[in-house]
Amino acid sequence: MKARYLFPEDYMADPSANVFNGKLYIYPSHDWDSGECFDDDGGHFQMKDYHVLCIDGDPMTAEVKDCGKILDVENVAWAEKQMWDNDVVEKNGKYYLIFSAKDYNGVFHLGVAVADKPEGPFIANPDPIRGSYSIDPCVFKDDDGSIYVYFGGIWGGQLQWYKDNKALKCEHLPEGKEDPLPSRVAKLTDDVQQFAEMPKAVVILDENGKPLPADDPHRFFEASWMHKYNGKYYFSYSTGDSHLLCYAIGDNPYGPFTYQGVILEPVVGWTTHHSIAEVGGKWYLFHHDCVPSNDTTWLRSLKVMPLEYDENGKIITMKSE
Ligand code: FUB
Repeated sequence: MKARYLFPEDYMADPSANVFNGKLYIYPSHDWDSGECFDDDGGHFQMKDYHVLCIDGDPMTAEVKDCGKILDVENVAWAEKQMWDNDVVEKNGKYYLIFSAKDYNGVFHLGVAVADKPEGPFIANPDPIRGSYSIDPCVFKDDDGSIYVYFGGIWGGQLQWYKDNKALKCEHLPEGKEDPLPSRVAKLTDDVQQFAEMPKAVVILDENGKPLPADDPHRFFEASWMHKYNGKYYFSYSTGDSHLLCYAIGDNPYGPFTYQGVILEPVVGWTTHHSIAEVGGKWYLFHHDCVPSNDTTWLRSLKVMPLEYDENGKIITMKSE
């Protein structure tokens, strides 16, 4: 089936789709043409605010409303620039936006902002999450109410500067048959303000129980997402420079996860980034591409298409058309 462009009025990317109170809320990052040149560290992605898109109905057909700006970098004391991917989780009637941005030393951290409604406005904490680093948070609430954040991204996302949750003196990007840099997962505190534990590696194993090596085109790069289907934990992610969305399945939120396959073939544009959500009993893949901007990689457009599983719970590989 053809994908739908969700919001042709503006360039947005990295959609995090969440259903709150029976309605769909999409929290994207917000692209604009800052005039910065393209570089391998994503310097061209100079995003400075977030909006939320609201949909009441089937995301393939229902009206998509821009419910307004929910946070601006101007209102985040610790952040200077590059408001990259974010996600929102609800707890006890409050909404927590977890987002990535660069501080005044050019270092990415994760921040928290809180609202009384999914539409915001969100008020940012004065400091980032203690001990946080890198980009692309996905917040996942498990059935027992525990909330986990998955995060990390290599190259411009700075994950290669960290080992065992400490900053390195020199970056290290694994090569060849070395273990790749993994996404990280940490449970959040009951008040959804801090890590409740040191982040752990999200290990992706092949069918023989060995970690996918650094030179495997299906290894993790950025854009972590977690969803649950039939009691199993589906960890999905972007492979960055090989331009795929892939997934792996585990028995618990920490993994390890066993690699399963490709969700989405490469889209037009360098980045590929997604979320997966069940809306009204059907599953959807939210993602972006650069077709409307004529392949200007920093001007991305949001899309949605139905996602299907086979009888064994495998996601059927898609092409975004
Ligand atoms: O939108 C900026 C960055 O591009 C995101 O953080 C990455 O996942 C990639 O989509």
